[in-house]
Amino acid sequence: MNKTIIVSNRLPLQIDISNDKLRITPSVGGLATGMKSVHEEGKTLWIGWSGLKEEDLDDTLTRKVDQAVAQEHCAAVSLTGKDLDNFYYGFSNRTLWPLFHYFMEYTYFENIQWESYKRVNRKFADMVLKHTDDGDTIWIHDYQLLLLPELIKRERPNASIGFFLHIPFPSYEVFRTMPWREELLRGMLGADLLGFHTYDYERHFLSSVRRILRLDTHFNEISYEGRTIRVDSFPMGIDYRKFHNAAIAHGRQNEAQKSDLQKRLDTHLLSTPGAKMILSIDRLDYTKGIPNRLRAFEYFLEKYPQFREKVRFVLLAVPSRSNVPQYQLLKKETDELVGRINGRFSSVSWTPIWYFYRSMPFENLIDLYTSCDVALITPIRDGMNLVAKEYIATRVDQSGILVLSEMAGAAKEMNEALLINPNNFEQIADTLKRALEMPVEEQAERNAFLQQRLERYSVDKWAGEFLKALRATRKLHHVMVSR
Ligand code: GDG
Repeated sequence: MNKTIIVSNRLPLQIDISNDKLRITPSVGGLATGMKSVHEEGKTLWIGWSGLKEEDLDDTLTRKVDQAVAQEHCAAVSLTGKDLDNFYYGFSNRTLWPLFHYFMEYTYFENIQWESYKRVNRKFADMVLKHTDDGDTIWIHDYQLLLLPELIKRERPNASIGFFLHIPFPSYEVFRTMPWREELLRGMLGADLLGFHTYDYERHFLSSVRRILRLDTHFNEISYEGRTIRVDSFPMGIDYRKFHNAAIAHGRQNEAQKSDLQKRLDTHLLSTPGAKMILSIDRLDYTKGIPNRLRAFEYFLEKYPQFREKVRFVLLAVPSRSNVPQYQLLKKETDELVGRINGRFSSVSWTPIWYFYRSMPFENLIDLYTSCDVALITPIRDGMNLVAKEYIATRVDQSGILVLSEMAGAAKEMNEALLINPNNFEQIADTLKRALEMPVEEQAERNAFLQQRLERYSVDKWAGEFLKALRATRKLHHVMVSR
């Protein structure tokens, strides 16, 4: 029987070892969260890195890890500390990530890192080949594995290979600066179907294929080495029911069931009647626009002093890639900005910003989503942004306003949100005021549309549509070949 294999850089789990005992917990992150419901059906095998370095495991531990991940329907690719430095922190996160998000000044092009990227993609290919036969369906995820489709296609020409990019694909003018642009495009073209979050990313990719590889494209199809490759947009959704139902259950909690965080949030709201809360949640990443957001909030307090003591900004920044220098600088900048703004505006009874630098359990995420009146999500660039969607899904009484950057892929489907340009502080300040003063009827009207759409295009639907399109692409290929 043909199998379906999911491949991503990280397995969707976190393994902790203490006294030679393993503890496995599900991990945090856009992809892990999104694909979980597909994988939970148990019919797929997920291949990726376990999160543990090769040199930290002896033979016995390696066996234990392999067995433990196998029970979760996963298989682990082994990576060394050097692989991580050069492939993950290096080429993936100091070359591809900044370049694809238009941060050219942060982009390093280093041959050692490129060589490592190729080697690690080969390691992934070997593991995939070990677990697949020619008729299988293989769904590869994200920018760490751009070369993998071609490596597999060469040896499994009849496998159906899908590739989905979770981050933006940049315009040709930006992509062309990449020294290894041709190899990367050819790597991706090993897939039969290439998926992007938005039509713009799809268009950018097709344009690079035409101009760099000089290939003909016909609408969204590319003819390449006797195959027809389809390119399409599949905006990723969320597990709407999970967030919505968690919020309903949250609303029914009695005092004893409430988390400490919720009790603190309640105390704040009770002690300041009419006070409003603004929320943002993201990994601490320069693409997410956290310093801009803080400066815009500071400007808002300057421009509209009537909101001082009346609003609180809850900023949750989840630690991320802290080995990369730019992320360390961003942490410093964020800490300083929060300190400066709190120092400038705080009173005896009020601190404008509550800043959390940590990851929180799911229950606390629901506490925050359901307690905050406004979600302020202002990335400079973002492939999609699932937090924006999750916030809306938890608003069971349809109150709450989403202020969202136009630069997030999510903005393309969330027109009823208040859309802003993350570089325009004047606009952000005015929009915040508008959000905080918006009548509940208007909030409900906007959120009703958003919720309907999110419920309909849930993550299951997204995965289902992608896999359906992948099957259709392969059928199309077989028809063309047998003609
Ligand atoms: C990439 C792209 C694209 C966050 N903090 C905690 C936590 N989270 C969960 C959120 C959400 C996910 O992590 C973050 O997803 P995003 O989409 O916002 O952002 P990235 O991590 O940058 O994801 C992005 C995504 O891939 C999918 O394609 O949308 O554009 O950059 O689900 O809920 N979860 C828990 N605790 C936290 O502290 N439990």
